[in-house]
Amino acid sequence: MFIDKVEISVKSGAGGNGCVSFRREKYIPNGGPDGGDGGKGGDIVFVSDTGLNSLIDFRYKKKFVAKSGENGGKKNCSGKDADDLIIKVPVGTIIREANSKKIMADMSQPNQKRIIAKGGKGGNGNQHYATSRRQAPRYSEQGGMPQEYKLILELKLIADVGLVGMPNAGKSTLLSMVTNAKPKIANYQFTTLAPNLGVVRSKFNDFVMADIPGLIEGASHGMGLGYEFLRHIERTKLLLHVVDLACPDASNPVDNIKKINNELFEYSKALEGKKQIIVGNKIDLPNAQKNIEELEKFCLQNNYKLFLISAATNVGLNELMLYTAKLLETIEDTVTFSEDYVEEETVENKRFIVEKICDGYFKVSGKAVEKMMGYTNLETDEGFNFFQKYFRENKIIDLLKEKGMQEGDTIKILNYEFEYFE
Ligand SMILES: Nc1nc2c(ncn2[C@@H]2O[C@H](COP(=O)(O)OP(=O)(O)OP(=O)(O)O)[C@@H](O)[C@H]2O)c(=O)[nH]1
Ligand SMILES: [Mg+2]
Repeated sequence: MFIDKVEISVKSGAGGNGCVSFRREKYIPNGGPDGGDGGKGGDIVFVSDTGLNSLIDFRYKKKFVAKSGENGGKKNCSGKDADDLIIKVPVGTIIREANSKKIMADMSQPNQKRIIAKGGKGGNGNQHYATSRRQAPRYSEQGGMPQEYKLILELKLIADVGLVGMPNAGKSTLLSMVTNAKPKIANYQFTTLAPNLGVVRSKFNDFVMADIPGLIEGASHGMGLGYEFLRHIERTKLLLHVVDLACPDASNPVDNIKKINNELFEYSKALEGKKQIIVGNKIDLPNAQKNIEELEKFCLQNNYKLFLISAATNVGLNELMLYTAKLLETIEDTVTFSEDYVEEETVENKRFIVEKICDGYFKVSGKAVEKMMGYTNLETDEGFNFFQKYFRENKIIDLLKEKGMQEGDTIKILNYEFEYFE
């Protein structure tokens, strides 16, 4: 089975907690703080590996969780950092955040490395919070939270040349004649059910060619099979548009080319700009001749290079492949996908959150504020002065004023309530 799109979940490791501890030695009654730091949680790291060519490994394993950092210990013992969890994917894999469908990473280069979920930072032990005034801090920092994502992995085959056209046009036959691929060939529509890849060897350069299931009218709205696979050809440098010259039904090659192009361009604007060579196939059949003149005219008008071939009997294939190889050298690598995922500002990563609950009542929260409250003793003058200074220096007062706070209003922080006076 060909798997090219999977949904998985990943979670990095939490940071280890900092430790609260005090030195205990014989004859030293009040030892200083000696709580060690927590270790960092493991990252979730994606690496593109040239040895892989499908996402099949993700069929059974869909959940990836990195280990947490170790907690800090007594006697200044730091917790160990957790190992990162490495996930290998084939080159050409696109990693999307599943809810927004935004692209977090485009693994189009070999051996690319991307951290997708960062491990939590290790928390500081209480030894960091000792000051001349606060010699026995009973506070240590919690380890950072892990990051968790649902991801869609999508594999875009990286072929230089894509074969497109209606079912039964002879795409697979062509691929089988010019590469060592062995696709199924038969005289009925939708013989090809999934893309096939082959390598064309030419005296200029070798290139990769992909055959996708035939397209039909309405494909861009989900008709037929080909649509699902169009994303594979988005990255190709060049399209060979194969058309049956002898169209068995009442249609003719020019109409069929137009139909396919409508579907392609409907699917993606990027395909509109992609170079196409028109390949009229089955020239060996007597019915082929009557359509050639009109097709030549159409190609001339639309600036398409035209080749007339017989894939089955190997007529014109050499010329077509040589031209293709030469043309490829003039086309730059196709665009990579732009990464557009932006990490949301969550409660976790926002330092201060200032909210107006109702008239005269405001709430301040956020990680930084809560941490400060944790190590500030508001019962003492020193502690309270520090708290006020902290609010001024971090411009929290300004933020509150922007929200409309006035003299005498109440501010709630954790379980405390304060009245504000200038
Ligand atoms: N006479 C003749 N028949 C051909 C030629 N090329 C392909 N055919 C026949 O056309 C039929 C379809 O060929 P395929 O290569 O399977 O066509 P396809 O475009 O891959 O079709 P789908 O996979 O269904 O999209 C087969 O019976 C082939 O033998 C040719 O040059 N001349
Ligand atoms: Mg086929």
